[in-house]
Amino acid sequence: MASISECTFIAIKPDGVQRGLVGEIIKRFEQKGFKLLAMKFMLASEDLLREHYIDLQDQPFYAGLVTYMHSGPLVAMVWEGLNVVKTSRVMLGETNPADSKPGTIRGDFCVQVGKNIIHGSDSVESAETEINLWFTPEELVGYTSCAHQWIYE
Ligand code: IDP
Ligand code: MG
Repeated sequence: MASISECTFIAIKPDGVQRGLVGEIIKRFEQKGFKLLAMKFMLASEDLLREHYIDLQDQPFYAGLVTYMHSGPLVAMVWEGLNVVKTSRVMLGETNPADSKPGTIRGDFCVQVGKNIIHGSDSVESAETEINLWFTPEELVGYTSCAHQWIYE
């Protein structure tokens, strides 16, 4: 059942950080009306990244993907809201930026699949797994947003 407390894991990848897109990307989630629950700026370990992308371990690009994600700091975040998993994927665009429509993050700011600047969980189940992998429960900060009543019916 759709829940206002649904959460997703979003990461601005090292290329997004290097290209100065952190503020622009966070702005889109804020302006949409989603609520930030957790955020950290970090150089993710290769072990963490291998686990994060474990489902892709048989893909030919897996090793390169881990190297790319480890090539610099990234911004890991948890965002909350109604249908946030599905809506975030729409906001991101397609995996390949060439297939992403203008107006989406990948459609507006990147060109190739191997440098597609942002990650977003693809299902409620994977969001839960990814949030538990990247954050401790104490790092998720619960609070009341003053905008809540102006966003939800
Ligand atoms: P997603 O990020 O849109 O969920 P996935 O298929 O889960 O896409 O792939 C994870 C990440 O692996 C992509 O975001 C991209 O960075 C990378 N990737 C996917 N396909 C390719 C490829 O064909 N070449 C290089 N990197 C790829
Ligand atoms: Mg994926």
